[in-house]
Amino acid sequence: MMAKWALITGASSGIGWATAEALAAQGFDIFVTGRRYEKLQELEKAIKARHPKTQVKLACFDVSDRFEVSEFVKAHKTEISEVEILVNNAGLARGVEKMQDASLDDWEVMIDTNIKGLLFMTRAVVEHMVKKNSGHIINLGSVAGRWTYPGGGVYCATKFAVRALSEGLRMDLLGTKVRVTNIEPGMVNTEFSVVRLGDQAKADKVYEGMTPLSAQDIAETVAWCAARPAHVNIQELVIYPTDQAHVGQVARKG
Ligand code: NDP
Ligand code: 8X3
Repeated sequence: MMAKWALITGASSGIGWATAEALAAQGFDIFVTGRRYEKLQELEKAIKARHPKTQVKLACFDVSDRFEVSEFVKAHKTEISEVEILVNNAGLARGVEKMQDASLDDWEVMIDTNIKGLLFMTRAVVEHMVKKNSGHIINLGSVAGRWTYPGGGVYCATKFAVRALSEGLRMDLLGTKVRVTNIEPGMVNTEFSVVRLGDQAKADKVYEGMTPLSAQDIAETVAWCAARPAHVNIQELVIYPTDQAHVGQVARKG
């Protein structure tokens, strides 16, 4: 019997990790990627402990590197052709400086990872989904893909791009049974703010006095979208914590 793979990028942490666990619970075989192999091994152990029969595969590569993505695809031709769900989750923000002060390196990393990485992965998988006339591509956009905020211009631009690419792909796939979903969370407490700000104390301040979303909250949403009947396509979904009403509008205690 053909395996039913869920391929999740950026699963070594946060939303990707939780999504791998949620989709394993839903009966998918799990292919997880990231750049930190030891974290992926920990995730594999956690999934295997709960779901011993689930196949778990790991691959360590940089989604923003076209050559590394193409080597990954060549090495795993069978699994790539059998992917039922691709979760384009690998992504990041770097810095909160105003555009006049920001680092070109930070811009390049965000654009290469959040836009080009997502495109490289999508292109590799989607042609097989079209051939078998089934599949689901779930992108991690953001509320930052709908509204901008000071110091977030380039990160927001990458997530606006994710929104445009999700819509464009959906249009191109119309007439096939391949679904596309763009999940757009507000504040989720993961490694995201540590990566963005470069230190745990600064990251903790982001969530001070409010209750952010957890990675599990988003993973459950991804799993719910995936579990809708084949004729239902959840196209876009904005999820804020109750304590956040808009990108810059947060209710804090104390
Ligand atoms: P984390 O920092 O916890 O996880 C990010 C994941 O992406 C890690 O597993 C990291 O793995 C992987 N990753 C980053 N760059 C690359 C790369 N070049 N190649 C391969 N993997 C990479 O953050 P989140 O879980 O919060 O973020 C997941 C997604 O959700 C991102 O796209 C983010 O923009 C989006 N999002 C997050 C929100 C939040 O508030 N946290 C809100 C809205 C959207 P490794 O370091 O091992 O490579
Ligand atoms: C992450 C959410 O509001 O920090 O995409 O940009 S935000």
